[in-house]
Amino acid sequence: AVDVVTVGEGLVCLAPAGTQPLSEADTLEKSYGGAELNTAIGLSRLGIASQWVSRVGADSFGTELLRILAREGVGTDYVRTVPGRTTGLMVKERLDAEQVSVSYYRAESAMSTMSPSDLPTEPIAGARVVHLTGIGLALGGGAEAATRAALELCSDGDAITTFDPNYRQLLWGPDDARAAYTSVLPAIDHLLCNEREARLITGAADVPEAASALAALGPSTVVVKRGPRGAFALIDGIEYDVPASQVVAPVDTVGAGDAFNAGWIFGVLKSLPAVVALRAAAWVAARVVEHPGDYAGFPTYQMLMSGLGTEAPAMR
Ligand code: KDG
Repeated sequence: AVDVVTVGEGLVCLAPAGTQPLSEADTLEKSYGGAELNTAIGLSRLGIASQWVSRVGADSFGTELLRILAREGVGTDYVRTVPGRTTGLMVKERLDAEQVSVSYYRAESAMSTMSPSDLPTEPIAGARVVHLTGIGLALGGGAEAATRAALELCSDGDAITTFDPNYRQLLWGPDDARAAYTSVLPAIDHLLCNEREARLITGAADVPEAASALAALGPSTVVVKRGPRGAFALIDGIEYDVPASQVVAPVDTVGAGDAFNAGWIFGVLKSLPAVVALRAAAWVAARVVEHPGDYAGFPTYQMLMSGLGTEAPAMR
């Protein structure tokens, strides 16, 4: 059975090695990303059966992506290869761990042709968790239709819906984003956002205040990811605050949010107490920050267990 289904675009990622500026790089390193795909890989490394639903291009990137996912143990039964289309691309420039800028080349990508008919009804309605992000909404067209249709399918099943707004200013403006987030929040069980998104949606700068305003819009669980300041959560009216896991040497914060989401969903599926699930999420996120790629740093289940150590007696 599938534990987690996620829907989203996979992207080829090209970036200069290290912190070289793009304009000075003669060669670019290739990796893969995409918020929902990253989370699916993170979950699979932690031993959770996940399916990634998407469309990829009929190009060597699409083929390689499918091979990587197979190697990572992520299900791709509902990924279509679209003739005549290419896999979406992003180009990354990393001047240091905090200063990462991205350009997208994805407007006509295979994912833009996605349709709600791509969605596997049974696996989605029968999944334990369905994870979606605001990137699907921001892309508009087929990706947005599929994201909304996935939520619709969940309304008939028992799946917990988790949603990360993943605000990307290159894709849309704050007003459109706020309207779209607000429209889906009633259908979301767990909202996993960052401080900026919490403020964008509610107008409140104070994190606990923003979290209660968000909970009032629908989700029973609101988690606000605060990077080096850890995470704040409001779960069924109870507040939690956990510190960040220490990052030994930060390399690239892109993908940290997706990693946090994977750790949180893992905790939910293992019925961990909220504080332990939040710690697991923060720990997974910190490991991804220590690596250049979006998902290269994802720990295995064993690594997470020993990393959390005595912090998490309930997990053994
Ligand atoms: O969260 C990481 C993602 O931002 C990255 O992998 C690319 O999905 C992506 C996007 O659309 O920005």
